[in-house]
Amino acid sequence: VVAKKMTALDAGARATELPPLTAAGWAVVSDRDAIKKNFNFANFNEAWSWMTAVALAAEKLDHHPEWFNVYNKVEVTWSTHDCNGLSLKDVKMAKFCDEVAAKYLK
Ligand code: H2B
Repeated sequence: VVAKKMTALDAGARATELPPLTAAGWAVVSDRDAIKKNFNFANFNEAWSWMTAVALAAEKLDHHPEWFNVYNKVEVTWSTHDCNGLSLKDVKMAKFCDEVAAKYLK
C-alpha cells in the first residue's frame, strides 16, 4: 500500500481548523509551520499511558508526533514532513491528543 501524500492546509482550511485548536491550547509555532501544546498530567504513569494511546493512534494514521517528556509533562508538536507544514493529519492528531487527555485531566 502506498501512503497518500498529504497536502498542506490551504487558507480556508486553516481558518476553519486552527481557531478551535488554539482555543484548546494549541499554539502555532513561530519559526515553522507546526502546532504545539504542553500537557501536564498527575504523574509519569498518566503521562506515559497517554503517550501510549497517542503512539498507537499515530501508527494507525501513519502520522507521528515530535514530543518531549519529563516526568508528568509532555510537550507535543505536530507537523507533516510530507508537505513541510500543517495538514489535516496534524489537526486530527491534535484533536485526538485532547480527547484522550480529557480522560486523565479531570
Ligand atoms: N509523521 C509526520 N508527522 N509527518 C509525516 O509526513 C509522516 C509521519 N510521514 N510519519 C510518514 C510517517 C512517512 O514517513 C511514512 C513513510 O509513511
